[in-house]
Amino acid sequence: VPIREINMKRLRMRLKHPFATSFGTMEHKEFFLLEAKDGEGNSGFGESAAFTEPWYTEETVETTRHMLEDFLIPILQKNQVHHPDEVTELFRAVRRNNMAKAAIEGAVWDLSAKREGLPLSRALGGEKRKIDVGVSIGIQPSVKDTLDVVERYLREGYKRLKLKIKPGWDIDVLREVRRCFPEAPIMADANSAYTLEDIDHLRQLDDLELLMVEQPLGADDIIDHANLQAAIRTPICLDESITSLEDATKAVELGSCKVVNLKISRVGGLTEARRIHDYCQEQGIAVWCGGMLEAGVGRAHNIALTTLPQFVLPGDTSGSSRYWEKDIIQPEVTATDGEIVVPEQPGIGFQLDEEAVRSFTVEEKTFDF
Ligand code: OSB
Ligand code: MG
Repeated sequence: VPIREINMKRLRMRLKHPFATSFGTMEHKEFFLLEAKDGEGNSGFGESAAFTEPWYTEETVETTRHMLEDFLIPILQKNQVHHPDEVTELFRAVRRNNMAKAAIEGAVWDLSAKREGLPLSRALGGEKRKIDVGVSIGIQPSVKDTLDVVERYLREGYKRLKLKIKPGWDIDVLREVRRCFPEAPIMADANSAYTLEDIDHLRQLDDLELLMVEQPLGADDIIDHANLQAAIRTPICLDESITSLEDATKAVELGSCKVVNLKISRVGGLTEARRIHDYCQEQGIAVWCGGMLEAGVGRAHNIALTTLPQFVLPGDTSGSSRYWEKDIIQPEVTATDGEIVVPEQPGIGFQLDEEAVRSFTVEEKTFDF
């Protein structure tokens, strides 16, 4: 995959609705749009995931910029890459910083798929033509608001609803949602808001017929989660705790989770994501694709990854309009009856909307090779 130039734009987009989690509320998404060019007219695109503040993982937009400019792009300038899998190996020289790594690795994967004339989904080995999707619902101002939002997304056909919870906003609101929607496929995500001291409180989840509870305990824990899983019936899904294949094998061996939320950005790219997918497939562990409130390019990568066979549960990849007044790709992503049709064009399968990109760009740099 010859790379002649990397263009890096910083974009800032306002979310249609503020997104509230156990850690705080986000109103904007700021990220880097990376374009890797081969000098023969092909461009691969990647999108960085980290937020402006380090509440979800330790990375931020600024650490992403530092890693890309000062370490990761220079590594690519010095080394030839024949296959996108090699990017992961080259980046082992930099510890962690997975979201920065994933942004540029994604651009190389897209460029490579386009050079081969293959949709990114097929380049990864995925075969699905449609994927099932759900929606992640932030903490709402009231129970009434929550019920209204749940009703709306169920009506739109989303196949799984995830409700953010935190201490003081958990069992009661979930019980009310369950009472009003007895059959709805719902789950909860705590983003690490509890500790093992809350074990008796968390046991009440077992009465609510949740599909699973996501990351109830420490963001880097697998021991306490194993103890909690042994004590509750509700399946635990790990998100924050899984940053690599190694983490995944340890969590599965310890019994820390029964389900894995796989995010390309959190594990450092598509290559590592596919390795974790393959391991979970061997082990019979259900996988679904998580989200980072991505704009269109990140969303397109999520769609491609989800075409792999062990993505057996609907992911958090909702349609563009759930997040943005206007997305940066054409056409925008649409979810109809909880399904997204996988694009058949080469690479990510969407065109950049140049005008939208321009309107959201706050900074731009080019790196020559
Ligand atoms: O924990 O999965 C999470 C959004 C931001 C940070 C962390 C998480 C989320 C979501 C939303 O749940 C996923 C999405 O809709 O992109
Ligand atoms: Mg989560």
